[in-house]
Amino acid sequence: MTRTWALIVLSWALVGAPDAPADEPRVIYVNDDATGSGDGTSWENAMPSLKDALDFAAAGDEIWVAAGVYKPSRHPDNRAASFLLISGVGVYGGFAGFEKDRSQRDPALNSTTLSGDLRGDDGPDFAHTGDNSLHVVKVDVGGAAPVLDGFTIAGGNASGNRHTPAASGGGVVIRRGSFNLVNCTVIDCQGALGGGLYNAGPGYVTLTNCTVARNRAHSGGGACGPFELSHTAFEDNHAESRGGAIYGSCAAEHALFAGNRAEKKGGAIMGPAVVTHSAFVRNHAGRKGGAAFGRQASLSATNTLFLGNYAGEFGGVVYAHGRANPYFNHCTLAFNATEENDATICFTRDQSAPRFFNSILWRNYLGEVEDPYGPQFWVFGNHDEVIRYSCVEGIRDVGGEHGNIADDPRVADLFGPDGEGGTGDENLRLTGDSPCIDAGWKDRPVPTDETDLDDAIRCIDDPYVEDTGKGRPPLPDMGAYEFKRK
Ligand SMILES: [Ca+2]
Ligand SMILES: [Ca+2]
Ligand SMILES: [Ca+2]
Ligand SMILES: [Ca+2]
Repeated sequence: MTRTWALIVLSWALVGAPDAPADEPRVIYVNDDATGSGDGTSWENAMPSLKDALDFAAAGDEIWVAAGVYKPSRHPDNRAASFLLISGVGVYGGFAGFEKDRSQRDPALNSTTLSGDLRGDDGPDFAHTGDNSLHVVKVDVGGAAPVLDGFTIAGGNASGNRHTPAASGGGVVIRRGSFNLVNCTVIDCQGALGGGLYNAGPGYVTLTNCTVARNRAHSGGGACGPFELSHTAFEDNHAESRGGAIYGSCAAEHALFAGNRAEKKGGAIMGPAVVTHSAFVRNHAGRKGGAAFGRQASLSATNTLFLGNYAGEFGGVVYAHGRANPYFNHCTLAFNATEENDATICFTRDQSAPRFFNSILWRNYLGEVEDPYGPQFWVFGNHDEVIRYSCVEGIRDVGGEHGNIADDPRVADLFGPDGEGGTGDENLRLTGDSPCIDAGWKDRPVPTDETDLDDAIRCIDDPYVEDTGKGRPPLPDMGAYEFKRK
């Protein structure tokens, strides 16, 4: 914001609208069904167009939007139009159209959609999307990050020339600046890079309590660029090439990556990722890295579950090269696979090797195998995998100073109700007679997290189980979940 603008906004606030205290933001009301004056000062006189409200808003305002479907342009041929967000303005959906307080809204009940389907003719499998908006939402501002909260963003199609920005971010494109997306679903969008979202970077873009689903792209089916994720799910996104869910770097906590697919590399993530308290379930890479593919920097996972991920060639969970060491601490990995049982968990080369601490690796192969350890890793070069205080099927380094075991971890329900491994209905929490209880290495290699994957207290001593781990009691258990006796 320029100084002049700051002064204008400040003096406006001092003069004040009679019904708006100076310390509360001005609210601009939007409702496509409203029939009043349309000046946006109340629900009765709400603006029918979100676009008009965005043109009218200034930093510090809030825009409240009632349930409905809103499009970036009234003209069905105007594919280039987008909802252009404003610096320092929060746009909130999910209102029924009577609320006095923002906390009264319910986005789940009052579905508020920003749709790029300008003609309203989209069908299943992206039918009739060739004429949709290039980008439904656009961020191109400096200063305070805009906030978009409580919307479904759908039907964007960034089908512009592959070598231009018009080919990235069908749902949301962040060309410049920071941005916070909250309580939103980005669905059925497409582009060459980042079908759902594209962040040109280096701005700080966060997704909180969001779902990114059923988007598709050449690379980065769900999203492309650097992102920070919290309580966010990427599901059933698809990339023709790399990064089914994300192409680019990400930091994630409480994230779910499920059912994403890349035809070549990185079923869920192509790029460096630091992930805690999360799950990768049934992601699929046609060639390498069922969950993640990394070069120079790879996946670092703590308190995370890897279940049923698959790569056609190598690295059912991760493929890494170029001095990239995939890192797992307090993770549970089960039923990850490759077509030929080649590196069903990790494939690394070029001075890279995986590190496992306090983790459980079980049933990571297809069919019957003679030596269950063998299929899990391929490590090329003068490097070896490092495994400490972990339960690994078939490992021979047991009973010694490294604290590893090869005993059945005795989880609650290894195959789940459907009797088949890796389908997603399994319960990999420990049972009372699991050898993984109190068998972890406390505060190594880094201070132990305070909570497990269930967000329950991590270090609990089980008085019925001898402490076989290392460190000062109470000791953590191996795997993503801490056992708590009822
Ligand atoms: Ca259409
Ligand atoms: Ca199952
Ligand atoms: Ca314990
Ligand atoms: Ca104990």
